[in-house]
Amino acid sequence: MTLTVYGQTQSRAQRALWMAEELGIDYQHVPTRFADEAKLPDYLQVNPNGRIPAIDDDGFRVWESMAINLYLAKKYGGDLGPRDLQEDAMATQWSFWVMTEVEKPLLQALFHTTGMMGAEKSAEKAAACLEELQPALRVLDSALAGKDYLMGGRFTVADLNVASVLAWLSMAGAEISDYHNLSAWFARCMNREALARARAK
Ligand SMILES: N[C@@H](CCC(=O)N[C@@H](CS)C(=O)NCC(=O)O)C(=O)O
Repeated sequence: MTLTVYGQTQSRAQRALWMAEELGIDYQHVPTRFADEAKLPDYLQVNPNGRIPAIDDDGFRVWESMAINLYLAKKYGGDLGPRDLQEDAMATQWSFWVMTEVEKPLLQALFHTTGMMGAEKSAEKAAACLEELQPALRVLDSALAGKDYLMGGRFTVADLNVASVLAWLSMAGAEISDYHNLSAWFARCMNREALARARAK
């Protein structure tokens, strides 16, 4: 076994675990806790940022969840990975997009909805964050018009990376049923058996 995925399941590490499960490869899961274990000297050798996830693939270390998944998809991915330079660009585009346009307001909405991570529990603040998210959700809904998946007519790393961030939608109290293309695609992604296996880790 050469691949190690670091990070407790209830965290962004779930993205990398989902990818590893989709790939069906042998890997070791080290459930490093972000609050304390990720700050210990041994783990800082793996990710000097003191954050999870990170991977070690036969001595090659990568951190940042989207970079990890793009690397794994290209190395082991078959149909999950990009087939050519244009698909590679699309997978990169959607991965950067979800991190820059979606992740922050969605996470803030989740924190204000639940009061997690010391945030003020406030329905008003959560609603404002969700409002901020709407233009991005519209973009995604339009991109999925007439399509089952974001690129190539098949489930790929682009879908996995975007859906793995949107996985917080229900905990954040977001309603997406008016976005018909998006909600159908999201259900397809959330029903993947590999995701269920990752969540059970
Ligand atoms: N952009 C990074 C963010 C990683 C991140 O912030 N992970 C959280 C857990 S979900 C963490 O390790 N937090 C520890 C801290 O902030 O000290 C990624 O996507 O991998």
